Amino acid sequence: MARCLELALGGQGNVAPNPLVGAVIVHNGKIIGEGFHAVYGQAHAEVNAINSVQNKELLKESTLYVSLEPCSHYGKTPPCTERIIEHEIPRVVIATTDPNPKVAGRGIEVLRNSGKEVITGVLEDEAKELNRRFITFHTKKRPYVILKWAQTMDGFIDKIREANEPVGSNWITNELARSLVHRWRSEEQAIIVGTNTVEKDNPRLNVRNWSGRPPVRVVIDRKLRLPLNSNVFDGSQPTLLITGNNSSSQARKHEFTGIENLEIITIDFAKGIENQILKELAERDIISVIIEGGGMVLSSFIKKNLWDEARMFVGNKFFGDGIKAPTLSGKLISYDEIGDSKLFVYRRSRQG
Ligand code: AOF
Ligand code: ZN
Repeated sequence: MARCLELALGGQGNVAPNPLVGAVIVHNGKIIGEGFHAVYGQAHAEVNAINSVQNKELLKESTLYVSLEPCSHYGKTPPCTERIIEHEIPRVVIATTDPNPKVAGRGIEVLRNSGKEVITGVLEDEAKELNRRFITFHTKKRPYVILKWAQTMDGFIDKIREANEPVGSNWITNELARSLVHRWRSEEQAIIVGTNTVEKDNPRLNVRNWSGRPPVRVVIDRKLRLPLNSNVFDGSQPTLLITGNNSSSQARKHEFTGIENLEIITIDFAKGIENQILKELAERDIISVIIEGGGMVLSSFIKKNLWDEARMFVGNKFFGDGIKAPTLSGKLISYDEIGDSKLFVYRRSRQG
């Protein structure tokens, strides 16, 4: 099963909104086949593992290990349970059930009803950790939320500066930490930033220092006051522009309609934007999002308790004054040193 979890990681960045799944087939104590879900819409882990077995006759005396309950529904691919039954694999060992309402225990039931020996709960915690995005999405009907920011040793995320004043000596983290952030962006389906961040930093929100799929950009701009020539409106990546129903936004909306890959979403800012934004993302099958600031956006999601994980860099700098870093109460799960930048990762401790 540990090998299944390792294989599953091969799909990272390519399978969302599907889960990461790995499968291993063992005959007489020897691995005879392996597979993982590699590309969204294509073959599932079990199917790839079965296909990798040379002598299909051996399947009748083998055990299939898989990190997620085999599916029992017709989605983009036929049910894995059918393939397992067709090849007469007698024993299936599963790490964790599939929270997708289309499956949700039915895969296990189908296998048991067809006379298979089914064992569940092997390395379950590890499997749930691996698919925390997928599980959060299906159980809470919202994307898994990762907060990310960098602060100085004295707790500031920025100096006070004018719009578009060069970042210059204000960079808090080092080059390596910045590459890591691009990797993180490639691992999530969307990235949220507020108006101030776009105005001041003019970020591109892409993955240029890494490889892989760039996230959907989600830009919050209640009054539509951001300039059209902002990098986030360059049309190079799918972009959702979240705005309010007000006169200034109405007056400028038409300016944005020609931009490629851009969709304008109007929400009610009087009602609290966090749930509305997450709902819009969930409706678009986005199972995870990274929030890169600024401070106001981060704090508003923290206040609503709408976050799952926080990644905080502390750079080797003192600003003395500036914009205060957000604060949260969470459980520290890891600490790393990336050159002279320190990385603290927290998880939200309370459930709900
Ligand atoms: C499995 N093995 O490797 C994966 C599963 O549209 P489809 O056919 O690709 O089905 C997607 C759903 O199937 C997904 O939401 C999840 O419930 C399950 N994913 N199941 O047996 C796999 N990736
Ligand atoms: Zn399947």
